Amino acid sequence: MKHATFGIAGIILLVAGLAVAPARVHASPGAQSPPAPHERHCVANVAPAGVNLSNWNPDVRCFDTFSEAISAATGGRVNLPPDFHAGDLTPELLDSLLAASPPPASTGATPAFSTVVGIDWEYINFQGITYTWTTDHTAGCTDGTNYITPSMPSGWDNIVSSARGYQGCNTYIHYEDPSYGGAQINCDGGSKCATMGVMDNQTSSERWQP
Ligand SMILES: [Ca+2]
Repeated sequence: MKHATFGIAGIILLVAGLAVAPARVHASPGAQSPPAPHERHCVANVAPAGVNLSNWNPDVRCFDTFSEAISAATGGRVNLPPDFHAGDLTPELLDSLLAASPPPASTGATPAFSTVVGIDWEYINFQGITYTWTTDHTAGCTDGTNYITPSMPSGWDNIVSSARGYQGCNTYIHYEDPSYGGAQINCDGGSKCATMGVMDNQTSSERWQP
C-alpha cells in the first residue's frame, strides 16, 4: 500500500512537471535565470563574405539546451528532445528533420536566419556546449556563397575543439588568428574535425565555403 501511494504521488509529480516545463520554456526563453556560460548553447548569424561587417548584427541568442538552440536556429522547424546529444546532429539528420517539417503553410517561407551552416563544439568528438551559426540565405553554401566571422563571439576565442559544416558548407575553415590568419584546418560536414590537431582550442576566426 505504501508503495502504491508513493507510485501515484510520483506519477502526479511527473505529470505536473511535464505540464509546467514546456510552458515555461515557450513563455520567455530569454527571461530564465542565466546559467553559467559553460552551460549555454548559443546561436548567431554569420555574415556573407563581402558584406560591410561594421553594420553586421550577429543577433546572438543563448539557451540552456542544444534542443532549444536548434529550434531557434531553424525558426522553430526542428524540435529535438530536450536531452538530445548535440553530436548526433549530422547534416543528413538535420536535412531529414527539415524535410519532415516544411515552413509554415501560412507563409510558405522559411523564417529568416534559420539555415544552419555550421556548429562548433567546446570539446573533441562533438561534446560539450555548442555554437550554432545561421544565415538567412536558405541555399547555405550550395550555391557558392561564402560566409565569414573575423573573430569569435564572447567566450569562444580559442575554445573550439570539434566542428561540422552544414547546408553544403563542406569547407568550414577554422583559423588560429582573428581575420583569417595563422594556422588553419578545413573541416567538413562529417567527422573530419572530430578532433582538430594543432588547431585544438586555437580558433579565432572562421570561414564557410562549399
Ligand atoms: Ca587563436
